[in-house]
Amino acid sequence: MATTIAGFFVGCPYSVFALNTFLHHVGSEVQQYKVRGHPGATGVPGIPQFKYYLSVLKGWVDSTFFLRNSWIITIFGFVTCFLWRTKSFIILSSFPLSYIFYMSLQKVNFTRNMICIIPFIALFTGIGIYQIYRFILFVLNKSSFAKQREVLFKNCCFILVFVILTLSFKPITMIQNGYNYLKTYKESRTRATDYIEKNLANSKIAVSKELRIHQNDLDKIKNYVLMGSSTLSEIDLYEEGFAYLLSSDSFLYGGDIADSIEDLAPIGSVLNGGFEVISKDKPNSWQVDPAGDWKVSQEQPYGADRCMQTTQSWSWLWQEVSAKPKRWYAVEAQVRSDIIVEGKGDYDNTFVTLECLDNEDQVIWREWGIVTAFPQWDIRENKIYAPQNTRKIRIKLAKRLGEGSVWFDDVQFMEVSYLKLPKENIVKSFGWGKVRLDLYSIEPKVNIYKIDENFVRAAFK
Ligand SMILES: [Ca+2]
Repeated sequence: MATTIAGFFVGCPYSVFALNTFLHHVGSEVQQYKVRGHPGATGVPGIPQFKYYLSVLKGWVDSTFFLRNSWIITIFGFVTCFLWRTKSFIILSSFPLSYIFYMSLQKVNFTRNMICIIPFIALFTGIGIYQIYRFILFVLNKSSFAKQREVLFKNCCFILVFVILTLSFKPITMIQNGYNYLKTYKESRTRATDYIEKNLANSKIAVSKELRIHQNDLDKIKNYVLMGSSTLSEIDLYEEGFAYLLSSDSFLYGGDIADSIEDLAPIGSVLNGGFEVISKDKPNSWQVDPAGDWKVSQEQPYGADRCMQTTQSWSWLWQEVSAKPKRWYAVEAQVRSDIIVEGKGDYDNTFVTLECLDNEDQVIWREWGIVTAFPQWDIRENKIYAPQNTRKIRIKLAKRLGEGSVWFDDVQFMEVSYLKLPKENIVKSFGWGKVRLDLYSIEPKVNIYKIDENFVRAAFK
């Protein structure tokens, strides 16, 4: 017991040095595991959870050997250890048994929580195999022929068990398979550009910048134009002779943001975006993180008399606006900073974040909108595609990193138009994932659209 306690303090000295943080983290873990649960990894505490963990462990043993039902050897080892060396068994099994028991009482059931049980499974499996080996020796020793050549038989028996184990050990093949997989693996963007290279080599192709296709893949396309949130429209694409468009399902390209401001009624408009209306040193309509140090500044505002200033990283200034699902929205803000951008850590110093909220005010989608603010006022923007259950969008501004201040002014929020890409014009699709605007998406869905009269017509539907 004393060793356990000593071991704990040696392993986690910060449980003493930073007791506050430690307790805070322990509390939030307990809350997550016991009370809240975790989406996608929540089960029923008690017997169902216990059964679940057993099936996971069984699966792990079975995937280690080619022999079917290898888990029987583990159980065999477990039982024989109990009968053969009860004292060692109690010491050996006390941790895994009490751990599995405790974890079964929780709501959350990440399989990764059972990783610490693997060494014990290996031990009991080893004991099982050893007992089988002993049994074979015992049987052989019964015959007088074997008794005369005991050493020889013992060695043969050992080699036999060793060979069977080696041949039946799966990970070796898995490593080989994994290596082959990585060597030949092609993700959606690579497959899409391969397809174009092979089948549409001589066509003029418009490529969406937001797909972030690697240059090596782009180089396979002879005649392409990268387009971001430019002013290209369906008609432009058609008139400029593009034969195909490489894009994803729901996407933003065209639609000048400035154009769409007038189209917008109250939905999606931000209140007091210039921070001119204040009461008690706080801008009306905005929420300010009380722990931060946001202040209304009159030092060189972008527009009129005031702007907002912060020096503290990750402290938010936010406002919620109503929004409709399945539409694109954008935020624009004037941003400046006295953070001197020199090294790597000085870039990406500012957040212009958007979050989509559902009925219960839960964040269902987020675009971090990490941007760099420079000493001169400059416009920075972020966009978001509001998913199905969106009811509101939260605009969140903050400094992200660096030494110094960030100022914000003239915040605008609006719905933006986007190309209505017609499904029937999809020539081929690759991958399945969503496209994130601020991160490198994994396996995004890449569609090749044929640009023809129908493509243009679909825009006006
Ligand atoms: Ca202002």
